[in-house]
Amino acid sequence: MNLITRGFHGRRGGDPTRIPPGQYETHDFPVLTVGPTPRVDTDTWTFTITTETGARHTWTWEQLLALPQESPHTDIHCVTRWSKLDTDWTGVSLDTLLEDVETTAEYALAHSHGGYTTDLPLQDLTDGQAWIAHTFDGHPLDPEHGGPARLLVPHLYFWKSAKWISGLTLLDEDEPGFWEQAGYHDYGDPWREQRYRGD
Ligand SMILES: Nc1nc2c(c(=O)[nH]1)N[C@H]1C(S)=C(S)[C@@H](COP(=O)(O)O)O[C@H]1N2
Ligand SMILES: [Mo]
Repeated sequence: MNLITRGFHGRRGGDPTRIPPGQYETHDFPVLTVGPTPRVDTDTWTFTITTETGARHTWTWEQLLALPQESPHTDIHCVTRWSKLDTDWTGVSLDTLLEDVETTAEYALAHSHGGYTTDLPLQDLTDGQAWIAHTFDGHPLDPEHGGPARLLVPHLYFWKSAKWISGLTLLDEDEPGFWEQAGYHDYGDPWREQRYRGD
């Protein structure tokens, strides 16, 4: 194998089947947060799904941990152009959390402690595509990375993966979140380079 040659050239673009256009591979785990890191206590932690009719479904920390757990192994892509391959998480699938939620809503707005929001089509949170993750690499998720729990939606740019998640509001009409209001793309597919509105 030509490991030395590859190392010498630095593999600038990375593996094109794993690294979306315009991204580079990083082995660090950069922290990207607007504002201070909120301290969220698992004793008082809740996660609430509010439907378009106002029905509320709430889980405590204990209830979340009592649900079936999944361990997605996945790549993540930040709009600031870093991608991190082969990340390991543990959490609860949104499929599990939405099981008993009656809704015909098409959109979801994720809310975080601290006020951050981000919007997604509800169908991007189902079918094994999204989790409420509380563990990274076998350890409780660091507060800087959204601990105790964050949304994980790895097929979209990572700004959609709301840290310190407190709930989801299900909506008939799309409602732009924090970065979407600031001009980022509504959907944010890294493979189509949907960074900014109009991309
Ligand atoms: N609550 C909250 N969630 C957030 C953010 C934020 O500022 N606040 N930043 C987003 C952005 S732009 C990215 S790239 C990822 C960064 O996650 P990390 O800091 O764990 O790398 O979190 C996303 N989720
Ligand atoms: Mo980001």
